[in-house]
Amino acid sequence: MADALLIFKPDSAYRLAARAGIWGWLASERDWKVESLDWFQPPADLIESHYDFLQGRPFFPWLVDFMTALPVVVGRVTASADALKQMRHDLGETQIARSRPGSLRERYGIFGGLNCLHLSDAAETGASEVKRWSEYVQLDQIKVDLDEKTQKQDHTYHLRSLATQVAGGIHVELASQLIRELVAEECELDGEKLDALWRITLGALS
Ligand code: DAT
Ligand code: MG
Repeated sequence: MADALLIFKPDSAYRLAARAGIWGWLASERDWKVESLDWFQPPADLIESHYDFLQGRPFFPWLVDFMTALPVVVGRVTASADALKQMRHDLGETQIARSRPGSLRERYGIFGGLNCLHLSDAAETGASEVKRWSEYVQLDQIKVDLDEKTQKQDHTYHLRSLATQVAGGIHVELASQLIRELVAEECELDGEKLDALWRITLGALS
């Protein structure tokens, strides 16, 4: 059995329809078991080491902001190596424009690296990620009860269309404003937390 680290990134931790859809898949525990789940706001040093292989890439500062701006849902899953491979297949490719139709990322990811869920990509990376993260957060208990249903709307595909306009420099102000409104409608956030979610969402588009 392999250990794998799981993170509902801010774009799925707070967009409630995305979270419910992804949790529905995860909670099915088809070939895996969810061993722990908790809210945790990662510090920058943890994210910098977790993603050290991406240091120097142009999107790295955004990635660190994305992963540290808000508490996220972190967990541990156990699965056979083959089941973990299947889970990564279900998840879909890293960049949303390339994610396999029908995959979780194609279904709920907005744009670029706004791709909803982290899941260790193999048994070896799972073991080292779980070791690293367990120095910061307990990974042995389910402490969060997520819903598989929500009344909140899912604006993923509209958001993706608007994000494509912003990234292409087309109607940037109008599209950015509509993104803010739609994201707010999908969430139950306000104040500084909503500002942070807007910042990391729009930050992925520049
Ligand atoms: P994955 O999350 O599919 O395992 P990864 O480990 O290669 O992908 O990269 C980690 C995260 O970094 C990814 O989820 C989002 C971000 N990222 C990677 N490549 C990117 C790119 N070309 N543009 C934007 N974000 C990217
Ligand atoms: Mg990875």
